[in-house]
Amino acid sequence: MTVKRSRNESLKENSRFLRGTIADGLTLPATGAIAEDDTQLLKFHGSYLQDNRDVRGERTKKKLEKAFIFMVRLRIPGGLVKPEQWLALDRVATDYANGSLRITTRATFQFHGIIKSNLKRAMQAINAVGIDTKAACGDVNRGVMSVANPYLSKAHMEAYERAKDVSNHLVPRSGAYHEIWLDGARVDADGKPIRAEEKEQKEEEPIYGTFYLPRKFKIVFAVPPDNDVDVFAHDLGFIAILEKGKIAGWNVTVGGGMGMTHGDPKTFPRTGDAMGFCGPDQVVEVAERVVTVQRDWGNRENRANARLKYTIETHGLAAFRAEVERRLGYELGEPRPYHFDSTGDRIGWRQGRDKKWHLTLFIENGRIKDRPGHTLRSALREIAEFHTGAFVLTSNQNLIIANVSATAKGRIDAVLKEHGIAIGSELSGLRRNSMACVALPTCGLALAESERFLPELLTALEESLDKAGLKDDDIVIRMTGCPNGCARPYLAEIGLVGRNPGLYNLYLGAAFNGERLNKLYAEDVDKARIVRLLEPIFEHYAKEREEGEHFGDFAIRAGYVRATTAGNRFHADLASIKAAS
Ligand code: SRM
Ligand code: SF4
Repeated sequence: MTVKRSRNESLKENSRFLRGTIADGLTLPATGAIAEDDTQLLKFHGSYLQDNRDVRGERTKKKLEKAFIFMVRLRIPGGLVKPEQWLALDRVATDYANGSLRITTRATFQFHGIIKSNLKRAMQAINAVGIDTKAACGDVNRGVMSVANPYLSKAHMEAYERAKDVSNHLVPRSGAYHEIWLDGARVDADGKPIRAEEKEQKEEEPIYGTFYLPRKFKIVFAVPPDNDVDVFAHDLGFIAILEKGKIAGWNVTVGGGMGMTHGDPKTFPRTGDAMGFCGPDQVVEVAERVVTVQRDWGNRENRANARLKYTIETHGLAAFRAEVERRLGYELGEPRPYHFDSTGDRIGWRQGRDKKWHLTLFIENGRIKDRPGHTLRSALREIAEFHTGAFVLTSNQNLIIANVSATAKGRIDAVLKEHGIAIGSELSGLRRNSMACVALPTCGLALAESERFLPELLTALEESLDKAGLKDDDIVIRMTGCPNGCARPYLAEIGLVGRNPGLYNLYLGAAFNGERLNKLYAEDVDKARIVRLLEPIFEHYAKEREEGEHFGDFAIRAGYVRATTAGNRFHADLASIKAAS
């Protein structure tokens, strides 16, 4: 029987370990784009070909080609950036991109708006400060995230270190990145020169093979009680089990993921399952074995069903675990108890055990740029010039200025004030807990606005919250411009997912600590209707909530939606909800 494979599979196989004809395409001046097959391979190098959708219609009318631009995503395990790296990346934003840096929902940076003739120079400038873009996108293990602030305790630092180990272990071995972007030399995975004729037979991908993975793969490390990385949204998660402040080992979760397609119930978001427990030294091998089972068992025919969550649904958790254990040569322990409180970041100054200060700064939808009266990018550049600690990007699109002395603390406050930047602790609880994906104008898949729309929607909702006396209450709201789920909207107490320009599906009822998905409450609602639907629920919540009850839990108890008990039950109430809205 011949096995049907998706087109991407043969592309990867024939790519000569991710080279394709990218290098040639970069030198062709005739168009701002590159060959279609190369656009798929380019993702493995951390870049996407996009076009400015704001001018697409106008250019089509004028029979001009699209305004092609490239997005570049960096590989920054654990999100930690040194001040000198910050300054260099800030320069990349000016010299080659659209003047902004974008913190992503996976705690790294993206640059937007890079034209083809600048792409290689941008890659080189990034690499010059020890950061690469390998495997930031593509069918591989992506950027590995860990706890928001590694400096909070030894356990947090250990989580960060393991995230780095796993990222480095699973990064593709192909020398294509060095060859295409750095100096054109034929080099091995460590950047050492090799002769062209030696290359093909010397090169191999011991973990991925020539087909790489069936689909993207995401790994994360969390330290309870903070689920500030949304561990259950990931293909593979490690939850620290603490004993007397030390990490005794890790619960291993598998099969989380957000993406779905509107109207296709075979696709659904899913929270990860606890598969077992591993010791502190077993993390890297457990990660590798989980990845290789997904490599071999994942669906290579239909990319819409190729993520690990579907592999687990198809084969069952027990069979998946048994295969991981067989490859490990030992059994995993049973998952141990833990408790998560919340998914958000604690905005504001916080002092660590070592008396150093850490500032978590709210960054609206992760976008770092200057605008009149709010010169955020300039402020952070100025801080990077004297800051001796680190910057940490968080998975909630915020920024931690970490390891600050008491004297530098005052200086940082002064710089922020001078540039019109509020820390964010004074914002409404809804805004502090908000995230939006990029969407328009760069995302080719966006069906509606997100990053550019959420701030104004929040302003409208804040009026309703104010009336209900809820302005300071923490309520998690997330928006995406399409159902792919890049801002993890299905894990938000209020989730908004783009359907059409100006129209969103409204989801309610996720758990505040990220352990339960929400459910569809209303379809195709515009801004006015979103406010009209939520206002009475806010009022009801304010009057009838129980002590400490979160908005998402209340939405279920009060009967607005039924609880999602498992990923594949996410769509279960669709018919009744349609009738209601
Ligand atoms: Fe995403 C595709 C942006 C986090 C699920 N995502 C895209 C693309 C590359 C669009 C494309 O394929 O053409 C978007 C580029 C937009 C742009 O102009 O920059 C894009 N995703 C983002 C970012 C930048 C959103 C943000 O506002 O921060 C996040 C970058 C993360 C990173 O640094 O690596 C981002 N994407 C996520 C997450 C959240 C997470 O991982 O925690 C998810 C849901 C979790 C998951 O993977 O299940 C996510 N992105 C997707 C999907 C759906 C995948 C699926 O299994 O169905 C797509 C589409 C696809 O892969 O086909 C997608
Ligand atoms: Fe684009 Fe959709 Fe992801 Fe938003 S959720 S960035 S619109 S792919």
